[in-house]
Amino acid sequence: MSKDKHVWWKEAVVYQVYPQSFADSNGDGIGDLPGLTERLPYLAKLGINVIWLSPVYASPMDDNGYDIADYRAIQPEYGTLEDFDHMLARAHELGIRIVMDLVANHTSDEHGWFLESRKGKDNPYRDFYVWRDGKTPGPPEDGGTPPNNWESTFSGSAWEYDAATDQWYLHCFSKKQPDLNWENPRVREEVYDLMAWWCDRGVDGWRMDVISMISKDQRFPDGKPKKNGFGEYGPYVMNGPRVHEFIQEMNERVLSRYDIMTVGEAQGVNLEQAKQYANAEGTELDMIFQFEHVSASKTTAGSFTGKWGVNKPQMPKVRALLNKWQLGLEGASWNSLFWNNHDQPRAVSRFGNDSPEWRVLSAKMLGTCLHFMKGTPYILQGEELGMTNMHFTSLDQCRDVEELGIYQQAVVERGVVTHDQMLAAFDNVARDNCRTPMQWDDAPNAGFTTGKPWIDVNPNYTEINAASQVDDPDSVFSYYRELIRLRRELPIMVYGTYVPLLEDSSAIWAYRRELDGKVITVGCNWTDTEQPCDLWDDDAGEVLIGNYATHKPGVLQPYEAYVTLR
Ligand code: TEU
Ligand code: CA
Repeated sequence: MSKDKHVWWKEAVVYQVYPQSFADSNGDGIGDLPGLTERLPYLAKLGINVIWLSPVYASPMDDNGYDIADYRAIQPEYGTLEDFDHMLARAHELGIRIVMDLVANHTSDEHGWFLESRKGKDNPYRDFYVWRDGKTPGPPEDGGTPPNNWESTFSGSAWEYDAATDQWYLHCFSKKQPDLNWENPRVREEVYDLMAWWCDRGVDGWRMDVISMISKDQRFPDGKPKKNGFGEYGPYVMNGPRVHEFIQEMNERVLSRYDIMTVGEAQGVNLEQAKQYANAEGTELDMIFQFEHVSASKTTAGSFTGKWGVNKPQMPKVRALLNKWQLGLEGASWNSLFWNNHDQPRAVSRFGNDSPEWRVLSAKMLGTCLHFMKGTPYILQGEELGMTNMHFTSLDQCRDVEELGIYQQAVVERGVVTHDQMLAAFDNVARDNCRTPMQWDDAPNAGFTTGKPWIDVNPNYTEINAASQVDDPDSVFSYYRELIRLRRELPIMVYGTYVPLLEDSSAIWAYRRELDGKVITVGCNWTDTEQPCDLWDDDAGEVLIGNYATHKPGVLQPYEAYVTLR
């Protein structure tokens, strides 16, 4: 018997909807809630249990809704609260739960709290945000300098000068995303209130944006200098001194009162910290997203660093990282499983092979490799179709505040990267890769909109779309549907222990799952060549799933995934 307590969110498969790009019901080119409601039967057919809905709150959309101006209102382009309630009710009828995105490390600079806060030092909302004097007083154009050297995630200083009070406010992301001051108990009360408001409305949980960043080192020291003259904020912001205290308080005040699931986005978290965030006693969160395996291909080579220097990820490195998390959290905590999300390139392009010859096989192989691991799997909209990266050819196609920021800094201002080099980096890791519209059918604009989409549709929609896949038994969609069905049927897929195999192989990722004397054996060939494989030489057992019609004894064919149960 496994030690894990049985709960619904461990048995669930989560599907991420990025509302702006999912389904447009009124032809304005922007996805919306009525569009999502219409498409719920598609998700029911796929068989997922939970939708993680990226932010739908009122927002100026500087960071596509991760900049909230009103936590209790729906972005007008997305619809109304009534549309939301209707979507929620319909989802519940279909057995689908809705998890909302809690973005509470920061708000929009257009949120009422911030509009008040910036009015003056004695405003009652002043301490809702992080205001500090500059190192040198005065505006930057007169030589004023920010409180420290931190660089924002989206390039440039993490501090913005405000002339009204000759002070600077902190923004770890864009300057339209001022960081809330969690040291202030009134801020925390406001956050708990809005969470309870949504839970009382019937939502089923929270994905918590950068929750590992809410507690800052109050000394605000300079960070380790980077090549571009700015400093790293990481050690003073991630997993800060009071983060667990704040989350425990939130758990006591809100989370523990509802039957909900919670997943914290936890940048820079290690195994020991993760065990605390997602402890089995349930005093904090249910699980976290760690990012090591999607950061494995970062390189410091080349003329600029950080996420923009990238190599193709090497399977053994990715495997070693996930094996570490699988073994490390066993019995102590719970894993979330993902290859991509709205901030990451498409799985099949990054980890698989998106050429016409191998796209379908490698997409199925990646799905297999992930869904049989221990944890709750997350599917990014379109992943179940094997949607690919965009392969941008011009800056005009880019919408993301992060892309525009790094382009401005690295190409325009500093001249350390050429336009072509930057676009090549975008090709690999730009967030817009996974934000292109959902490919529903082969009608113009992939059936996403009858108008002009807010971001270009990937031209491969005529080949890759839902309509051509839902009833095709050999499609990526049908394969994902089967992976999800198997999880419903097999407790071992959820609760079995994970045992790594063939750890010396540079081509095959293999493992076992074990529960109550049963064994699942999984083998995935991550290469485009046939590989010898003796995993099934003895008692193979029953075939659970595979992406080839015929499995050849003694080998795994290119990108083959093969799974047995005995
Ligand atoms: O992302 C937080 C985050 O640190 C990264 O995933 C980040 O987007 C990426 O590293 C940039 O290279 C969350 C949201 O998922 C993201 O969409 C938001 O932009 C960000 O927070 C700010 O709210
Ligand atoms: Ca619309």
